[in-house]
Amino acid sequence: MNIEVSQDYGGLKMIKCEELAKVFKENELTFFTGVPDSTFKDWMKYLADNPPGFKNIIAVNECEATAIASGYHLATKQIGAVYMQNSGLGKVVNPVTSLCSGDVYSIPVLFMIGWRGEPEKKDEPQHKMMGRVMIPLLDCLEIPYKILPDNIKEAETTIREVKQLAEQNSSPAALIIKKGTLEEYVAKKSIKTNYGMSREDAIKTIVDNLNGDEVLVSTTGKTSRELFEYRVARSEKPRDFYTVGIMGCSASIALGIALQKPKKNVFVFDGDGAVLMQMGTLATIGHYNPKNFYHIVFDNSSYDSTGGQPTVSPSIDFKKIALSCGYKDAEYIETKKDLEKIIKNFSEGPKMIIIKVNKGARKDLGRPTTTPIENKKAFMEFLKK
Ligand SMILES: Cc1ncc(C[n+]2csc(CCOP(=O)(O)OP(=O)(O)O)c2C)c(N)n1
Repeated sequence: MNIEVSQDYGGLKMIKCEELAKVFKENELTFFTGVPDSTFKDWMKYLADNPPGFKNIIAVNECEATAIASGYHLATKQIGAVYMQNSGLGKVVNPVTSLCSGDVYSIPVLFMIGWRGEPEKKDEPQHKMMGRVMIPLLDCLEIPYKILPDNIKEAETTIREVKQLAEQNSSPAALIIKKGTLEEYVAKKSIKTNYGMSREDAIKTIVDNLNGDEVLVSTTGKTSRELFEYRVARSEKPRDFYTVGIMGCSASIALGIALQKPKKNVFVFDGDGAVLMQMGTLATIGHYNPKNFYHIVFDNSSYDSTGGQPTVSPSIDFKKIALSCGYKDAEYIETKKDLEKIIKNFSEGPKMIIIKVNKGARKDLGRPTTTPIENKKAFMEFLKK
């Protein structure tokens, strides 16, 4: 029983986060969890300021977030909200069908989904297919949905109706958020760090100090964009595997390569958010123990690529986790000098280097100018050498 919103409000007005908060509160939607998306980054900034009456649990992936919201419902009978980019829909298929479905425990959840790759709108290749199939996928998953209008008056009705749908069906219902729906929110608090390098500085330092024959796989978001631009700046043909989607899985891609190409040193350029999203992969890497595997984690304690929202990285120790998963070595570093030293004297892998970096990127950072298929071809050619 899907309900579509036929109106298109054409981006004439936008919703203020304070107004949205008021409507959520009136509907007793005060528990939020999920993984951020740039579509609603201002709502994320608002929640990060700890507004009274709201609880926000920073999740590592959308499957986990749906389960957390389900636990919240079991404990309180209230409905929890799970925010996600539509790429996260892939991760919620399992909890939707095997936990929240009326065929199983029948648990209501309100999904807040950022619509990336909306047909006819410009977006990156990794968003195109999900942007196209999101509505059919929601239909297929029997999740009723509505698009959040970009003015508070109509949004008020929509939010109330979506909550009622979740309540009546006692299963998930979705609120879809298009780009440009929310007005900019200026954060009251922001955490600044003072490490020796930014992620881009660290990427440049590593590339400058490698031999040049290593295989590089970089994670989605700004890491891949910065690495691509640096190859171009060095007048090199981009030949790394720039993962543009599938957040958290670059290390698994690299593992698949490292096991097949034992004579090549394989480096993964990862983010703290991405490692956290699929942390189980560290156990697989440790178990299969590739000696040619080097895992670089740029730890800025944030989901920098979607607006700098905090991750739970400050409360965990990647070094201990990697070592207990079977990595031969792991270390934290903060300075360029230490990074240069370590890159020049690599011991046998699997090894993890966690580089504490400041969050943020250049304002003029571009995107790969070649297509993912062109990148794949160049990468496979490079691997053959
Ligand atoms: C399954 C999934 N959920 C959410 C996203 C949206 N997303 C893209 S990049 C990113 C942040 C990545 O954070 P991190 O790995 O820490 O790298 P940083 O951007 O901080 O360098 C997020 C949340 C996604 N691509 N896939």
